[in-house]
Amino acid sequence: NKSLRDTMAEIIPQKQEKLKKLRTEHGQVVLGDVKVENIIGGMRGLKAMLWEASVLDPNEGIRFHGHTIPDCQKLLPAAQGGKEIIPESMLWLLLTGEIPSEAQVRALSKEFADNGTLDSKTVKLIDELDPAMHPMTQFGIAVASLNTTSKFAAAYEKGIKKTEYWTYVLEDSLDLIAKLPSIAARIYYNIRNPGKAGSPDSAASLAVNPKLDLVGNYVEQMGLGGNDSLTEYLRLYIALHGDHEGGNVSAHTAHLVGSALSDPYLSYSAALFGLAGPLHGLANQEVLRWILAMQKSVGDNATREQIKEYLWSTLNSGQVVPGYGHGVLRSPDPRFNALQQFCDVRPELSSSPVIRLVKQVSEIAPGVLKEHGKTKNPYPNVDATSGCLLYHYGLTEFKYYTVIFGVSRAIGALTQLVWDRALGLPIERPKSLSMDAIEKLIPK
Ligand code: FCX
Repeated sequence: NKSLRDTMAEIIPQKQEKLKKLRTEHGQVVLGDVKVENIIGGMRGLKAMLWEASVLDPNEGIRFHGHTIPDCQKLLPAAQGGKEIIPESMLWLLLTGEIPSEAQVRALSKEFADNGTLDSKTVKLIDELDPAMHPMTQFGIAVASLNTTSKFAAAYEKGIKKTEYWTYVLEDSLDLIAKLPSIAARIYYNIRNPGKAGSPDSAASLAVNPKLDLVGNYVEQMGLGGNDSLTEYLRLYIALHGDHEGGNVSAHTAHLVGSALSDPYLSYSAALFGLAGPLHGLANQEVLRWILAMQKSVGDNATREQIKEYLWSTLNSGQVVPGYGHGVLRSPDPRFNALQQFCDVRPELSSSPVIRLVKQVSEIAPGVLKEHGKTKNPYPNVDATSGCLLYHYGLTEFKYYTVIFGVSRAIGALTQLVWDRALGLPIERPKSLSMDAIEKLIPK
């Protein structure tokens, strides 16, 4: 039952050796061409980034160190009394590539609870933000402000060896992951209780119970404790949203900003602002808005034809169908399947009108999107259902949904940040070209 830090210290030299070998023995191997369409197409398809913890197969979906989601559901320890994967287990797997023991996961939960309490300056900062400010903006501000506590930034200023960077980045990353639920819950309290920020009543949103796991605490801090189904859902949701290889906007942003040796708080804050975009993390909020509008229009017992018609009206008005399509995936998202299965075995969920409608749409939309003929992937992604479940559980503040995604994405983005420094990766600096410069390179 080695500690996380000892496990990392043991694995890092092996990985460093592997990278060295790749560079010296295969550094000149060509893995693909750069086409003009890659440059003007958001770098789609370019194999241009190192990302250790997960790889996205266009057809099979995400694999975490080679493990599929169903594998992880079998292998990774759950919370005490729970069945679903917890973020602590997923983080251990992402960081180390190893399946943790139950004792290792419990130790990590305890560490997070011990370090989860916010200092009074951070609480004051959050409480003084305009409650009308988007919760993701508040989240990014609070996370960035914690950089005053960065052990990495302090050590760098003093002067440390490059080989030591990762130890400080790991400490900051674990500290930030521990604090994210407290920050997120405080924001939730303030938007739910306008004018009560800082009141004695708000203290519950700050209390961290040393006996609970990360999500168990988060749910209590949001004032939603006592609902085991919601707690289990959030454990699964947060574990599954943690990592989706490196090229997505939030993960890539943390990696890019961190490559300038900005500390983990600044790097992850930047990632959160990317996550806040409607084509990325905000999609779950958009899906819910869209599904509720559909429900209003077609009612609770909609026919196939009515749903088809609604999908066409969305497409014909020039909008995307939110929750469908993906930059890399070319089949139904296994994260969507996992959340759908979570609903299928719980009658109180599978009978909920909104969740039923989500399922019906997932059976009909792929045909409509294929006929529409634009999107390369007509299948649902994880956002097609995630927000609708939150709504069912009574979280009716749509704007808050992406914050929960933000609590989760840290486990993947910060894992890679630790590896970036452990492997000594350099500052990222791709070559850009103007249209004139591209034209000059085109063979006549
Ligand atoms: N509905 C309608 N049209 C769609 C579509 C959808 N769901 N998805 C893609 N298209 C369109 C694109 O708009 C594009 O049209 P254009 O040529 O007129 O610009 C065309 O199909 C080709 O796009 P495609 O290559 O398939 O997709 P991209 O890689 O460019 O974009 C996203 C991928 C996810 C941004 C796109 O599918 C989309 O907008 N989906 C809806 C929003 C969403 O669900 N986002 C969440 C994604 C994800 F899970 C996450 O990152 O969180």
